[in-house]
Amino acid sequence: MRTLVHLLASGLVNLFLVTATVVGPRFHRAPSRRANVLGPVSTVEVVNKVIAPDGFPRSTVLAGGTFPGPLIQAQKGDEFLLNVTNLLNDTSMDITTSIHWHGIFQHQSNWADGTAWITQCPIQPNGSFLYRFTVPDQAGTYWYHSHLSAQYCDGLRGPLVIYDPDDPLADMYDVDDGMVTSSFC
Ligand SMILES: [Cu+2]
Repeated sequence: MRTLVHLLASGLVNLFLVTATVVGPRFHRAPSRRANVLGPVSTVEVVNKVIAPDGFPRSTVLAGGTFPGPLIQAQKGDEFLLNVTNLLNDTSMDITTSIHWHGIFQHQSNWADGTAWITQCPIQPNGSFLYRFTVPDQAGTYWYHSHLSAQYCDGLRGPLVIYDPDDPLADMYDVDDGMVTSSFC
């Protein structure tokens, strides 16, 4: 079976490998039944959680309480309305946050780029920020991550996939395997 593998983020030391399979465009991308998939109009809760990605429990900062964060899936041309809610309370780490949508052009929506202290103030605890942008001319595999200090190293990252309904390469693959490699600081 032919597969198209998307390689997402990599750290200096790649210790963890997490894979997720979603149905590719050949099957017209019926809404995924996987639990950890969000659409372009969603709420993303940023929370602290103790997990043990390398076998040693530690507090982390997670989108949606999972590592990696949920797959955010959309179609080319969609409008994104992503409401990021900050529920962080572990004061041993940063408790403010922001999320950057890596690779998205943000044409005429620069304010939604998610870069703390550059395009927005950090989202305060118990606060939220509504990121609103469109992707009229982009498709492919991207990722999202915290853009506050080095917070993404504490776990806040996940895949973002934009499908093209008229993908010219659709006949070249049967399955879209998303892959996230990551490291913790
Ligand atoms: Cu980035």
